[in-house]
Amino acid sequence: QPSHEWWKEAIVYQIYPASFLDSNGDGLGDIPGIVSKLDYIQSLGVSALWLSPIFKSPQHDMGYDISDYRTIHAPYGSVEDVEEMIQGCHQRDIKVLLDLVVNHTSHEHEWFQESRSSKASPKRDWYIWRDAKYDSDGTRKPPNNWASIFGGSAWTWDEVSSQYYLSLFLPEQPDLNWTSKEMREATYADMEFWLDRGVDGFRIDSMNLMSKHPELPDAPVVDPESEFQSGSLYYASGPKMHDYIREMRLKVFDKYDCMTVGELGFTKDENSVAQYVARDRHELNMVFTGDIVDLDFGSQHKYGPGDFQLSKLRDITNMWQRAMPKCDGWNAVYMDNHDSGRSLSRYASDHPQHRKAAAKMLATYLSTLSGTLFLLQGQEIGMANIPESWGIEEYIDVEAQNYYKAMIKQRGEGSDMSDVLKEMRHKARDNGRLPMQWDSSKHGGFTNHEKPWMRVNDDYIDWNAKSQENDDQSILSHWKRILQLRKDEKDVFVYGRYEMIDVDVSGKDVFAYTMTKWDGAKRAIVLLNFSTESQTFYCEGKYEGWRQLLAGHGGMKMGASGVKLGPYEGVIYCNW
Ligand code: ISL
Repeated sequence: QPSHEWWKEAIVYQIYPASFLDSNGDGLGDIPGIVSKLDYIQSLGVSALWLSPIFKSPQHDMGYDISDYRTIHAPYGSVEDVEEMIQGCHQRDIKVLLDLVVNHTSHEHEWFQESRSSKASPKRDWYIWRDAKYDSDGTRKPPNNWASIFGGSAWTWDEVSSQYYLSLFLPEQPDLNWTSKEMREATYADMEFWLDRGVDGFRIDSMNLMSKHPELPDAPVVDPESEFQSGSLYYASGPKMHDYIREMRLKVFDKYDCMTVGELGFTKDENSVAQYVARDRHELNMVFTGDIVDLDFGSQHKYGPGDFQLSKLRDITNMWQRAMPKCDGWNAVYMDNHDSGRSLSRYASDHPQHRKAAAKMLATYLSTLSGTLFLLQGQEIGMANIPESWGIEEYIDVEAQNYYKAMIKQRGEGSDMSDVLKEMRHKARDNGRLPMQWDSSKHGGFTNHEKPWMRVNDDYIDWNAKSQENDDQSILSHWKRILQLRKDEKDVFVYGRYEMIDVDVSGKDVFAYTMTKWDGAKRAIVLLNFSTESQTFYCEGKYEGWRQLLAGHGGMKMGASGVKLGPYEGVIYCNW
């Protein structure tokens, strides 16, 4: 029986501050906007918030480039506003998680300014500096062939001190050197600053990129077309990674009753992940493995052609649901975040005919799995991806823009880019960042400003929180019901044992599994139709007479021969 912990039962609602609610009419969401919606958040039934970065930042990567960990990005508010928000949350029994970005800082951070000031700076080794290499003809080249995750080289030349620094993301995001003890201590002090102000934990950004191979070797050439290659082999889950996490725990986290969720890029295999989350390792509470949001990536690149396949979702779900009990570990359950397209549009359907059913079905999937549940703002009302009619100019994110520019360069100005845009409509990070649709007033009630920082999806008139609040059949009402059910039956869902029902039984378009309480006393079967057609689930008498715990479209009984599921219908039956 897994031990019961508050952070295992938490239902976490991710807020993307820029896009949540603008309270002062400048076109950008802010902290007071969040405070004004705490009753809404509470009514949804979530028990924790995770805020994407709110700290001082020049915003080259939407705040994932922090220039001061103890100051709030002024347009979002002040430290006092955050304290008020924390208090308001705690009064409602809602915990608060902040986004801790300590793999890198902004180039405007005082630490980096000092580091770059001279090779003799006492903070020189807080970042990763290397001499240039030179070709035989004298051309200056970066120290190795690593590609930046956002395109181009992972090294940035610094005129001030005549060396390159490592920047795995943007040049404006220099990587910290975690081998420096002083640097580590400084980040721990910043973490404590927030924990002392009542924060209940952190989502730790790019967690597993902090330990680089000491020699920074050239990466194997996987893409001969490209000048730069992914160096993830040498920087993901590197040699000292687990030492750093353990130190962080001993020096900071263990002093507080706090929750930690690490973002793992590139590390997706069961054994490596277990090293982060197995209980006896005493490292992180849980992690986000990227595989669930990468399902439809192209084979070479995120924006390469790729389609959703239910078989992949099944495999990934099976793997993590089984892996965690094996290592006595814990995992996050999620499908949406600010780095990806909405699962509704990518993995199911946002077509008006299916949207409601599909959003509810995905909610049923997420809410019945073992792990800590995370949802992204707007998921509770079935928000969708960027509409087909929008052009590239509506995509703000640097990743999408860089990729688009690189493709134009490759194909030539004026080339047909419709295939690229098609993939972006599914996978660009902008999709998960569209402003929240509160009501049917202008800009979906997100802002009074004439131009929001990011365009609101055209469909806000029909799809918004207000219109769903008093509708018992809405997506929002479904989320409220299913989250309540998850809490009421936590022994079955949060802590339960997962067993897949073979696809030979369920049929290829239906995802079916059972969840069982540790002592076997209670069992539920979850049936999810991922297709636009009706499907029949033949249960061969096994689940006959089981009670419908949560209705899909209708009130179908589980008969001797099974049950018929409508398009995108999700249902739960139980034996109690
Ligand atoms: O977004 C991605 C792919 O499109 C990921 O590779 C992402 O860059 C990676 O998961 C790390 O993400 C985190 O750190 C980035 C930031 O841009 C992301 O928003 C954040 O979630 C750099 O801080």
